[in-house]
Amino acid sequence: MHATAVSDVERAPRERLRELQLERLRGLVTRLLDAVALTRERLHAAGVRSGDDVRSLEDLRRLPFSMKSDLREHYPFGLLAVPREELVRVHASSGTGGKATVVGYTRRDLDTWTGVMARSLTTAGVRPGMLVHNANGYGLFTGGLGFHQGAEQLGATVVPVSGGFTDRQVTLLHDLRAQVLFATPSYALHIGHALADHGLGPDDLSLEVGVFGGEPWTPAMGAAIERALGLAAVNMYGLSEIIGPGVAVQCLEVREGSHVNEDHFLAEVIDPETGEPLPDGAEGELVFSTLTKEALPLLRYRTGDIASLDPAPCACGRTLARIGAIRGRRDEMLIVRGVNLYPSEVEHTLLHVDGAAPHYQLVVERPDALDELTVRCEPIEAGVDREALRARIAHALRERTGIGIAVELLAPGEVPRSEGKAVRVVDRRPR
Ligand code: DLL
Repeated sequence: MHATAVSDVERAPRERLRELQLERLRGLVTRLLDAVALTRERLHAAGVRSGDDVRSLEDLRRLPFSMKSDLREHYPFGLLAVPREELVRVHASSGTGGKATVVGYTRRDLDTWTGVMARSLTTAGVRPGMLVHNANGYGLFTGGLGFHQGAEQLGATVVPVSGGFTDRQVTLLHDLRAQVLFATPSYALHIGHALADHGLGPDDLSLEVGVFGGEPWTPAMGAAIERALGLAAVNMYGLSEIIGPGVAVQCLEVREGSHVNEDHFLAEVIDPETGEPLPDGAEGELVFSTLTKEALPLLRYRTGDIASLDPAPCACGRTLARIGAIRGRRDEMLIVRGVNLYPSEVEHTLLHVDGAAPHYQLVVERPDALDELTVRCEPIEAGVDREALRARIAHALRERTGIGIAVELLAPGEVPRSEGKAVRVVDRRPR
């Protein structure tokens, strides 16, 4: 495993980084006061009339949050800090329910994004000259073009395959001898299984590194992908509102937590109920302020993603703080018989049961007052003792979660496969 190149800002002393963040935070507040009416009102209500009123990063906790509903209510362009004509690109994320969240980029924003993506992909182990197969969807999803720009900038050879046509993915990976794969983790796994269906294995490919993100995935899922494709699986995190992919990434060497590009994105973890900041290492809702964005600057944006933040330096040499694996999104947390449950708990459990395939969906219903959960999954191969497997899965789920969860075992291949973000929760509760 090679050591990845680390730039000065990535290994700067934390005090130096904090100074830079404070200076840029003041700039962000000034821009918002000037150009975004909604945030201006909120800042005024908090007693902030100029960027200089932010005296230290401690003052951050006094500043107002922004959230997804703000973007929905000002759909599509109401929160822009520049005239719409200054946008050179628009992206959107579909999200769960409701209208898409539309985001915009100025020319400089695209340069910023390309820069953080090139840096992040370097951190993930992509080197100039490597052949990169990009199976992230091109289009409104930020995964396709975001990875594309960054990989080109760092000097890789990019194959812009996009998502879908899985047989063709296998053929191209094989024939062009890609060394790097970009995809959502669920699609990477699907490609891995398609490879096996072609009678091929990891040794028939040349993959070394996979950079995966766009949805939660557990280490057990990572291990399944690594086995299927013969590569090192690296996590990339991001969201359209903040820029797209490139907010945080694992370093290939250590792969414990994802380094936040803190010179561009100021991270906090808050208690999702009270909004109070939580100490380092505590799990809570991730909040980001964009320190350098022009078109859609956001102050203390509540992501809904649950994770922890660790500012300890990393063995790779980077001082950039790391977020732990995303446990899930707040709106995907289920309460089943009084127990809080994220789909990732089910994934973790299922992937440790012998004979269970790593494909699953959670079906949530509410026949009367309480939520009921059924885990739909499948055996790795036909011909197993189905009842024994079902019982093993149900037992493992009860051990892990403390509640009885219904298990519906489908036939191999019956759980819907993903070509992008997997649909993990089928919510049949009345609205
Ligand atoms: O998914 C950006 C992206 C694309 C990141 C490709 C990485 C790779 P959105 O479509 O706006 O943007 O969805 C953002 O996806 O708030 C998380 O809930 C989830 N998410 C993204 N990356 C990860 C990850 C892109 N590595 C939403 N782990 C976020 C867990 C992730 N969840």
